[in-house]
Amino acid sequence: MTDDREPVAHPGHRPGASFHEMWRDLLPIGRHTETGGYRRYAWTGADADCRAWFRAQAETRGLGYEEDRNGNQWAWLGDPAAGDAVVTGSHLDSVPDGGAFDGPLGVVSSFAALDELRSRGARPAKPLALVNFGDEEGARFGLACVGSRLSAGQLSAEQAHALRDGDGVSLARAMERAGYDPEAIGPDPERLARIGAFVELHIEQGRALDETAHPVGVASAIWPHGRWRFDFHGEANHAGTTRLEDRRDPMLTYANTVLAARKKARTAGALATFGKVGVEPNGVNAIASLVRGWLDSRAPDEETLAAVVGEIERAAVERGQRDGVEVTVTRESFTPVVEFAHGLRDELARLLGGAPVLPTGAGHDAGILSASVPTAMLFVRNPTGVSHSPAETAAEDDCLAGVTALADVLEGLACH
Ligand code: HGY
Ligand code: MN
Ligand code: MN
Repeated sequence: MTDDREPVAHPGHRPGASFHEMWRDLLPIGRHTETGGYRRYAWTGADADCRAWFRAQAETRGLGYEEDRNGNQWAWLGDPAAGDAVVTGSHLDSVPDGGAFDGPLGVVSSFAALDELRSRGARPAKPLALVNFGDEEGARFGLACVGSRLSAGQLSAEQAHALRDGDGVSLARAMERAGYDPEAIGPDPERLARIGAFVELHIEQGRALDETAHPVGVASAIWPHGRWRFDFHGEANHAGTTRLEDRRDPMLTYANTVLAARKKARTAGALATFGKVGVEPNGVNAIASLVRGWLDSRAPDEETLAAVVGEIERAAVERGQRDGVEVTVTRESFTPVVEFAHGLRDELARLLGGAPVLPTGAGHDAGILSASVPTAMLFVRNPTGVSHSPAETAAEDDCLAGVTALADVLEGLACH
């Protein structure tokens, strides 16, 4: 579905008005006018506007709205204390200049699926909840899935309080400025104990479904993945008067490390990306004193991932020895391999009439929660496979097919 031109409705297909209105309300929030990308970072104004949107959708539908100790938003149908709740949802924050669908499609579809369930006259026998997990992308503080990791006890309050953004603002300060109590954050086992199943709908970040006749697929697994910060310490000097042989230029070591990362990943059947870099002092006519490069690496299994990152680190250090540059590496985020609960996975595939089952290299809150509760994911077809980009898109029919699939799943899990 295009993000701001009139969507082209499939002939004879009346788009779900509520899906459309929700999508339109959400679309302008945090969208950068020049790039068309989204900058919805944790605990910023755009994040607050997204949260206000979520709360309004919940309250308009008469759902029990609450925020948990970590700022995640919940909208309940039924009594949470009854337990064995069927929960669905995703996130509303974005990567820098991300697309409109990564996260929001899951949240909008959750409300639309609940509307569809109600229009069917379905009567849930279990509590239902819709959730918006905070800070899934980690775009501001560098760690993915902060909201769900805190609740699942995979990130301690102390570790969270140590997080700083690029301006040195702490997570705690940012939460306070947004009106939240950073002293309250921490594990939430009681809340997670109330969940019988969590299902996250998400745009596919890849093109596997595009090669099938299926608009919706079911996730089997998430590749292990992580983020490592490489610091290349060189020596500042004059670009115009320092002989080449006298330089300790960290940019040289960084550049060779980027090339080595691609080579090591390709050889191992893994992925390695340096997508973020910082240079000090960052002057055109000055040799850098420090280059900071962030590596995102992912692989089909943890052993391969560890081997690839180790080889990239060794290549960086060896090149640094040639360049007179010291290299230090810090792991900033890591998510182990996720194998979604086989019973739930197979139940969803059955409920969806034999939908394709596929792995992904993208991390999700469902992956974090899978250590605590039975979780599953639905993927909506992405015709280009592009994500983490303003060009991310999905066909309107496929988005609405995702809503129907999610309603079928919620009905199958909560109403029988
Ligand atoms: O980086 C990821 O895989 C996810 O989009 N947070
Ligand atoms: Mn993402
Ligand atoms: Mn996402």
